[in-house]
Amino acid sequence: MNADKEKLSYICSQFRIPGEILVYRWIPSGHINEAYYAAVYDGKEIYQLLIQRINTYVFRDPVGMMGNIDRITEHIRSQERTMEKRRRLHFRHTAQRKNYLVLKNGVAADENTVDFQDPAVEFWRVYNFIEYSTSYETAGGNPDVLKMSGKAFGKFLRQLQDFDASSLMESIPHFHDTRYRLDAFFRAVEEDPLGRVKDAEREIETIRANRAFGCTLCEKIDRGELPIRVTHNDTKTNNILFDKDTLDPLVIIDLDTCMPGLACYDFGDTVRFAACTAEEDQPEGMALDLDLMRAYTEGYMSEAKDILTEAEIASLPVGAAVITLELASRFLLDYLIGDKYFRIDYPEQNLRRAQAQLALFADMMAHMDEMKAIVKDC
Ligand code: ADP
Ligand code: GN1
Ligand code: MG
Repeated sequence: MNADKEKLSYICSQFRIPGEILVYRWIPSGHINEAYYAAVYDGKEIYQLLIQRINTYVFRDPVGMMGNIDRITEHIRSQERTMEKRRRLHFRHTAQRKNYLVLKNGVAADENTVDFQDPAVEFWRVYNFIEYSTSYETAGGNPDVLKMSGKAFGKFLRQLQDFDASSLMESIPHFHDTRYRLDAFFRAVEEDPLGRVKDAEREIETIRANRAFGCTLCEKIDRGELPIRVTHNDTKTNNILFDKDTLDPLVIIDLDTCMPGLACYDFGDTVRFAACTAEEDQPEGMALDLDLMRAYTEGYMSEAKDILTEAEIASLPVGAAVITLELASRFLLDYLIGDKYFRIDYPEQNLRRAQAQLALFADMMAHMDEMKAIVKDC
């Protein structure tokens, strides 16, 4: 945890939130940003807040990204019948009417005068903490979590179907451009800046052997066979807040990577993360769980089937395998270059993450026909 009470209090004051922080804690979830819970008391009311520092090594244009999020949350709000506070993200604004705060050496600064790659510069946002909610780091084998996640992401796709994808900026260029990702990966293998290639020769060969398969969805985009939509691009079950008791999906969070993309990558990324038998960094015992995948597909199709084209429906299981291979290459690239992108808790975590994803990828390929049959059934 990097921010202390004094710093969080200063951030709250810049967002015009009066009062004193009663309690706060770091939220140890997510590989990229840094999130804190804080309860602020102004003498009358307690405000529960989510205070978050954006990783500007990953998000090079955080101002543009916050512009995307503003328009997306507004669009979703316009589609919801309920205005219940727990079902929406409400970003706080500074006196300059910005939904973010830039700090340089701990003091508010103008975004136009700073370099976001400067270590003295920080980018913060504050929004409502969704009370009595929970999110899932793994599905823990619970098909209901998968079913509700499918509903949530299917609905998300539906609610954004009439949003012009080309009007969004790409918050991370080439984010799910698998061909580009694989090219970058093999460049890092060639360069081998830290001499770590020797630790990962088997994994590198597996990725090489599947490189052509990894590019199949890009080729379909080139041929105009799959529509580009507004997609979330990071559909892990820890990016949905569910009601603690009923499992009702309240709100989808982590909208930082919402941009033009393929439906099958969103579908596939939840399968990768949650319809499996081990943790994301645990290659031992890692396999696809077809029952969980079925539960997810049922939920997803109940919301999205009517808007997906036939080609998109056929691409869903392939999307699961491709996104898993793509992420294996991203984790392994990060290991090769010295763990600059994904936060790690122990030295070889990115290597283990890549090994786990490759084990899952192999099992998905071995069960591709069953995955296709499930999608067809739903
Ligand atoms: P990251 O990009 O680091 O994954 P997230 O935006 O997903 O950041 O937030 C990290 C975690 O913080 C989430 O998985 C969730 O558990 C919790 N969280 C985020 N936003 C809220 C919120 N508004 N209310 C409650 N918990 C939240
Ligand atoms: C990162 O931020 P978080 O933990 O939700 C990553 C995703 C990966 C995921 C793997 C911006 O997501 O692309 O699939 O880790 N986000 C970014 O767990 O790169
Ligand atoms: Mg997240």
